Amino acid sequence: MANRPSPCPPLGDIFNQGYISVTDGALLAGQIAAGGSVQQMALERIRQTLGREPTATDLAKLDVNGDGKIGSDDAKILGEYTAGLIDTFPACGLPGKPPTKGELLGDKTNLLPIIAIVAVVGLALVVSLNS
Ligand SMILES: [Ca+2]
Repeated sequence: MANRPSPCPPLGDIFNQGYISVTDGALLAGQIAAGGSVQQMALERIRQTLGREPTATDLAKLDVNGDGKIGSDDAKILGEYTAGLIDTFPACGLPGKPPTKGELLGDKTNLLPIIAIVAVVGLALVVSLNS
């Protein structure tokens, strides 16, 4: 599989190399879409290659269909692009708002503070009813 320059840089070019390879595009997007420990493995590789923590701007380069998430559809598009089956990304030329890192990763951690508050309030209610 060939390396191929982005149809609209920097989209797809997560490592800022001036091109996209299957392992840098489709593989990483697929691993991030998979979630869990596989996603952590992909994030660790990005961290090591960039030499720093990846930002939302870095990760947004893998959202090639522009829906604000890194999904298996992005992996498919990146794979087809590097294989020469398609010549552009759906997100090329889309204005779009910059998504957050949590949105891109399909992260649910933003629910934790809410769950914690509900648990504390519930506990306080039980305590006050019993006293
Ligand atoms: Ca996407």
